[in-house]
Amino acid sequence: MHVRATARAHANIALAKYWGKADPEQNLPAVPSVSVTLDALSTQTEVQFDDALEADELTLDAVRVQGRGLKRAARLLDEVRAMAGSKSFARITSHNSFPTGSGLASSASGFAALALASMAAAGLPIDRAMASDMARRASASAARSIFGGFVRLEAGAPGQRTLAASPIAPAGHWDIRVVVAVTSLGPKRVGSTEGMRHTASTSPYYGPWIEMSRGLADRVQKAILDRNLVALGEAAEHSALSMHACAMASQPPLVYLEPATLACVEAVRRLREQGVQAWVTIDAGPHVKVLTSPEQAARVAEHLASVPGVLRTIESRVGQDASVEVTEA
Ligand code: 2P0
Repeated sequence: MHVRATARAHANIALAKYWGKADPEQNLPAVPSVSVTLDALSTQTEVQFDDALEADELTLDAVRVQGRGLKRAARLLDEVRAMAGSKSFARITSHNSFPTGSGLASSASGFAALALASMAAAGLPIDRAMASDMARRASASAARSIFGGFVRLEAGAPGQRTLAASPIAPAGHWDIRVVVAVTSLGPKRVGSTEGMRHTASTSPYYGPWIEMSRGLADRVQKAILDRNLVALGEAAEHSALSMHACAMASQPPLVYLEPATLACVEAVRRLREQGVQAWVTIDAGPHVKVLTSPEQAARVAEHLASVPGVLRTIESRVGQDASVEVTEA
């Protein structure tokens, strides 16, 4: 009988953004990225291999997943099977603590949890670098969710075989807060993989974006190591808005920002004018994540909740490493 493994991984928010691939086939990023792991947003995933199954089965938030979602998970399991020398299919049950596919980084925590749980269920030793590399092949941002605290994923080179994220500093290094303003519950309009492909092939700003990305990642990393919230906030905002400017200059344009997104950007700017330390970052979706201090997080959350179009706010601390437990089935 096969064992059952249950993994929990947290979402992460890139403070220096990943946008663009050096090698789409190997899913290697074209730019370095730096993230903070979020305690409040997580995915729990249970994996059990079963010789009686004729295909992998995936249930996400109590709904059976078929098609592309299942295929992406099965591809990760194929790699785990190849590594473990196994042919059994698996039953995967997963739960997100936040809306799936809405730009709240569900693929990051989802594939990180799936990589850890499937490796453990297949009896492979739990090596975090290996799990991060495995997760990266499914979704590059997932490589970062294997680790807690502050994490960096380097750019890859075409044809490179492995690439794992590595921790910059653990969660205890610096108590900062991220307030998420949820502006929509539906799935995002253009997925990240497709959005990056479109940007790379049509945006005149893709080249300059690639050129500036290393400097941005280094600036973000230094601000984290120095525990300098002003420097971090300014660099993170610059990275996010540069990424969106690059995407928006694509043809046809790729616009993830919605009226509520921009209303939040303006609200945060006004808060700063009143002396509040708060900066925005925005991923490939309409939600806004605001970087702030523990002392100011409640005020930021209250202010964002009053912005038209904001459905709810989630306040998060810095999250810990992903974890996995194995039980006899
Ligand atoms: C990031 N994003 O660094 C950036 C910022 C979205 C905007 O990583 O194609 O789902 O699966 O490797 O990891 C989202 O992209 O993309 C992402 P794939 P992924 O967090």
